[in-house]
Amino acid sequence: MDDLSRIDAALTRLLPTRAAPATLAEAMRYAVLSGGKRVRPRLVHAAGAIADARPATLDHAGAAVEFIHASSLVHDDLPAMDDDHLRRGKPTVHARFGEAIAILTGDALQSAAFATLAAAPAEAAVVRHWVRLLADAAGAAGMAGGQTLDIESEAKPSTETELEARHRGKTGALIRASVAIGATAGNLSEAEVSALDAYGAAVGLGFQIQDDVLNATGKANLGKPAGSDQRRGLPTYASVLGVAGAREAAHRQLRQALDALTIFGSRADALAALARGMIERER
Ligand code: GRG
Repeated sequence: MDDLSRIDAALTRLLPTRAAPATLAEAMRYAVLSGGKRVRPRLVHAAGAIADARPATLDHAGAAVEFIHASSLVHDDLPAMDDDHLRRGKPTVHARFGEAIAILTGDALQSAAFATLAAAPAEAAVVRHWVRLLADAAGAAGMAGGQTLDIESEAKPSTETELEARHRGKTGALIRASVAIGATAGNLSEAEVSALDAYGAAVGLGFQIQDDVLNATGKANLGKPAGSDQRRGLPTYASVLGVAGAREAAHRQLRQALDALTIFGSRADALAALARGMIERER
């Protein structure tokens, strides 16, 4: 089984819908299983492979980060946030199931993430470390904080430093945590874990910068409306540095990510390919 089929099988198996009311279960499945590039669980698996971690352990860890990601997309699309009606080429969860069910779907997926970590076949101390990493990445200092800065920055001028802080919180933190979770799933030295952390931080920021570029350049295959940042008056790397400057900034992060992998030699080929795919992507 390739990584992607393995990840999708784990998401299907581990999504806790059995005891949920039928509508909520259907909305949770819709939010998680309707496509998506799965970059975060792929990072968990690729970092975990370097650490020689058990694939079954990585299935749980990868599913947990993807549940948080799916939860954030559902909430991000809500009328109170971006008010988007299209995601992955399909109606958003609130467009299809209504706003109340969408809020509850996001809530249930967040809980599912931590329940999945708690059930991971790993040592208690490792699971405890992951809970902390994931909670920090999703919470006030990570995604929820970054999204707050995002909302507050609408229609205001922004410096590159402010943009970087927003992007590292809103998007970078969960990507960085995905790598850190994989890195600590097996046996790596402190220096190796720290090199992977530098990789995760760079690739996380680079990924959101490229997202800004794609939103600004309006490629038709995004599966969501392009140009929405400009309509909201949201300062982005593309609006502050120009598209060419933003592409350059994304490539700087790619180079930093690749540099951080040099100590692993060819063992890090999969992570290097993922970094290129994430930062050079066109959708
Ligand atoms: C639910 C923990 C939690 C927080 C809520 C709404 C919110 C606070 C944060 C929004 C964070 C967000 C959606 C950031 C954008 C990140 C981003 C670039 C998403 C697109 O990721 P892809 O391209 O999507 O990996 P696919 O569809 O491929 O999975």
